Amino acid sequence: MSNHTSNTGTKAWQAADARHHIHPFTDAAALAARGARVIVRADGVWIEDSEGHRILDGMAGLWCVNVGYGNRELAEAGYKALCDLPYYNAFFQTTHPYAAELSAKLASITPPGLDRVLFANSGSEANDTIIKLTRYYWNLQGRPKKKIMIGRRLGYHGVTLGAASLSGLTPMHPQWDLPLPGFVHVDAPYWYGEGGDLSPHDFGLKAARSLETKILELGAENVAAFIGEPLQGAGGVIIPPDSYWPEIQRICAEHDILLIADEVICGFGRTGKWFGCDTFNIKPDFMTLAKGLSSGYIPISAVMLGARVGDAIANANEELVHGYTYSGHPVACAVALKNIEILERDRLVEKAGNDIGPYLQSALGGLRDHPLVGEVRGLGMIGAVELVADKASRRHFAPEMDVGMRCRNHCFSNDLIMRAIRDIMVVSPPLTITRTEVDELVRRARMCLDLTAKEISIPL
Ligand code: PXG
Repeated sequence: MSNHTSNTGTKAWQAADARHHIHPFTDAAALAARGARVIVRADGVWIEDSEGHRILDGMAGLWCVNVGYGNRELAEAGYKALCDLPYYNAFFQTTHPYAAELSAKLASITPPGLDRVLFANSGSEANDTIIKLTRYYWNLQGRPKKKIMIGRRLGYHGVTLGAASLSGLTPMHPQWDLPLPGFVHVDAPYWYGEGGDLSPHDFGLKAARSLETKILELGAENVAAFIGEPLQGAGGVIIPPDSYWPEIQRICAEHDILLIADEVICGFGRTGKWFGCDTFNIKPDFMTLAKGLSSGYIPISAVMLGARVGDAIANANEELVHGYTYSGHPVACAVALKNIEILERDRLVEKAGNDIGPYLQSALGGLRDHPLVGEVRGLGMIGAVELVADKASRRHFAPEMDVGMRCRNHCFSNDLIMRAIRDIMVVSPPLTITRTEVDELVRRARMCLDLTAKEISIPL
């Protein structure tokens, strides 16, 4: 990496990459033909490529760089831990200050009752761990038949065999013969796309009751747990109507089903409170944490356990036969601790709730008058702009028109990162973004919407 901005470097990196690097969620041949964009550095909300373009990263990487790029305090916390204790584990009756302190910190900032934590390295691993802990819990209760896991359509929980089975985004399954047996899916509370003539309130109840219908069909004695993201991120920023979570909570309690809140995107301020469970008043048995736990600076994830499952496992009087080489890695824990300290000290979560978050929402709201825009929705520091062919009937464009992808390509060419999920344009910027940068993000977004409209011959 001697010269980050030379064209020779770019071509050589692209060639090496095309020859040897298999990319996630990417058509390899199509990428090799075009050549990957080479990102060489980042600062604040800006990433920079090897040709010197400064790009406004409206997605905080993959919804994860909550404190923004280039934070020296996080780098120094990692460096200090690398010098003092680059590795040790917690397998053999040992611990270290970083894991002990992070465990206590997480217990104190997560909702009451979530007092125990188990570490892993990614959201997928954490959700896989939860599947195992759920099985173990019901075995400990002497109810080994209670094993079916229920997720939702358009849910995203990761890519390991178990986490992909929990996920309800159908393209994630056929290549791998998934979902595994014992994983089923119910409706998503996607009012704008699927609510028809129902009010959001009634549709929220209907979507929640699809869980109850499924439980009754399978027999509650066979159902172990329900998993949901407080708001669905990768499925298209689906914000549930207010009626949804209370009804889910009732159904889980009534049928004795464990409730898992996957906070991988929602956690650490994204929705304007510390956790999506705080925003929607969810009382889960498990919580999945990743991404914003370290602002993406280093891989680390965590499973929070509520009292019911935590006590059962802590009092099982036998070895828990589970754990990763890097569970609670000292360097990752050190970075996560510093990251939480920064979120608290700089009041980034409060600002996401009552300052820059509302500013972002109102700036995005200005796009509602655009001819392509059917709905603008969001919460805290997450927002979505859903593109439609007809505003009144909420009719989408034909999928083969690839309108979202066209818009995403215009963003890419105009130095803005916005994610396209079907025809939903998504932003989830660092919590540290300034008002001026929000204005610039929305200005570029409107320009790219204009270019998209022009390309598909919609008059402006
Ligand atoms: N749960 C949720 C809610 C997620 O959003 C995971 C689990 C899995 O985490 P790991 O660390 O194993 O990736 C995620 C990850 C996208 C995108 O393009 C979203 C995710 C990951 C990659 C891409 O929207 N979410």
